[in-house]
Amino acid sequence: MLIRVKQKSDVASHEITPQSVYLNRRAMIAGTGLIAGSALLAAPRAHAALQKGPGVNTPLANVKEGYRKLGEKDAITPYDAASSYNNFYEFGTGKDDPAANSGKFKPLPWSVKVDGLCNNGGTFALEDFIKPHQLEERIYRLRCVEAWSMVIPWIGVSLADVVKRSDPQGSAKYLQFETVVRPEEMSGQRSKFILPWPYVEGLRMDEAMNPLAILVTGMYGEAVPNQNGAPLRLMAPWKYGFKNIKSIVRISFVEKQPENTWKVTNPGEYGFYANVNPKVDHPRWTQASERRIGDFLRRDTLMFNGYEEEVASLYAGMDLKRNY
Ligand SMILES: Nc1nc2c(c(=O)[nH]1)N[C@H]1C(S)=C(S)[C@@H](COP(=O)(O)O)O[C@H]1N2
Ligand SMILES: [Mo]
Repeated sequence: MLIRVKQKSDVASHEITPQSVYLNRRAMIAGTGLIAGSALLAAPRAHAALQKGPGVNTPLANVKEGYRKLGEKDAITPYDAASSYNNFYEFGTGKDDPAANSGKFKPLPWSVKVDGLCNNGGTFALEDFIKPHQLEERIYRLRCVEAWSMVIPWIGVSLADVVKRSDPQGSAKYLQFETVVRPEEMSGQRSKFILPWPYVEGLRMDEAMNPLAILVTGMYGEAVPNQNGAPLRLMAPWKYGFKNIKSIVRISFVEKQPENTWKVTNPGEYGFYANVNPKVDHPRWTQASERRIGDFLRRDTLMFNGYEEEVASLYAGMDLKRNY
């Protein structure tokens, strides 16, 4: 394995990365220096489970600055909040359960199986799976269907590039993703009453090909921590958080719309598309506004989580009222 594990003597990556230089500059330009600056100072705590480095064999210097268009009122959420307030039911249903219970989870070594209706599938060691692609740092809003949100600097690769490399067949209409099943390491999976395992998610092929969709290996300049979906998770920022499946072990090219876990579990409340939409309320609460973690006042939720320009054309002619 060629994973870069940071030594004690290393300079903290947030002190030397071009990203931090950029973020400082951005913070000053945006006039949000205090908030965004504090995100930088909130260096990750020493955490036994935290793999240092972007998770795969790529020095941070090889991480390209990717998409980072944010609104005036968006500041990066402090690392401590993003890594301690989580949804990852494999480790329990409480917001602090994933951080508390994922310390024994072993994200490495890892392999990813690509199968189904494609000509270039196989089982790949994670570093081989990622290596052909350009790692990018992208700063995205994350909007949970429970009406809270964060802003997180992810590191990952374009999902479209992974799809192209897999050489899908014409009959492949959707991508289906599966989370690892390891009840010995994932206490929530020892209960059948939480969710059916494995957690499953999916995207329509054109959604998967949208340039915003990425497969994430890192965040805040380091490997993605266990509680955030180590070592590989999806990020499609225009959709509710539950679409962004964690700890992916399998990606399948399929003809039929995948039966995603939350839709199967509660079809009256969750669907397949799950696009962020302030005009379609959850049956039990409003989706018109949200609580940005760290803020006191709620803010308006944006159509497609603020990515309307980038993704609205995917849904032309579709009834957006029925896609929560
Ligand atoms: N395998 C798996 N993936 C998952 C979940 C889960 O419970 N299991 N929760 C989802 C939900 S509801 C949200 S909001 C996001 C949260 O991601 P974060 O903890 O990195 O903020 O992960 C999503 N991915
Ligand atoms: Mo969520």
